[in-house]
Amino acid sequence: MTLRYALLALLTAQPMTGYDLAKAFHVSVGHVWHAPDSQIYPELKRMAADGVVEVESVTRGPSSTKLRYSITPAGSAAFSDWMAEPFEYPLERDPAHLRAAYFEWADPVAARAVLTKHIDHYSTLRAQWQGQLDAIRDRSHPTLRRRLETDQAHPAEAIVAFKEFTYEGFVERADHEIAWARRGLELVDRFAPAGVA
Ligand code: VNL
Repeated sequence: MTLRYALLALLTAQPMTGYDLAKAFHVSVGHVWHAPDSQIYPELKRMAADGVVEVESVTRGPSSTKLRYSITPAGSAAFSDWMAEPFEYPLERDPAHLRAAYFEWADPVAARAVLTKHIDHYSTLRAQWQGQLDAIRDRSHPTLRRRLETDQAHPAEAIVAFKEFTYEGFVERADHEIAWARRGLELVDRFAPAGVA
């Protein structure tokens, strides 16, 4: 159900076709709430059935029509109400931390590989998150730019500040995970028997 609100969030910026919405999703709010296209399209259908979005047919080129989705007043109200809904965190499931807890059982080479993978994973995410942060800060992100043009109800400063805040938290999280894995590499070396690669 959270996916519905991530999609509504995008539609508060502008109406979009299903295809454009899915594309915009993956380069914006999808960094915060991942979902595959296979969930996005069916959810859009349900949203239309529930009246939180309105669908109209738009012509695209000489012979093709597409469905364009816009948020309805009921959709805006639902989005706003959702902010006050209680939510649960998913229970922890971390493949690197689980292994790290038992590295005394691991070949040091395998332990280092786990930590290196962790560093690579969070380095990739960090780059993506920093990319969003930069595009939000300089207001060049296309969704945000459109949002700043269309949203008359909220201060531009707040629109930008809350999105910066979101990705700052992610970048800090990535830095923590990378620093943790580097400490782990030292720890593995400390306990590796002399002469082990
Ligand atoms: C927006 C733009 C949201 C870029 C994002 O993530 C983002 C937006 C929450 O304007 O909705 O990365």
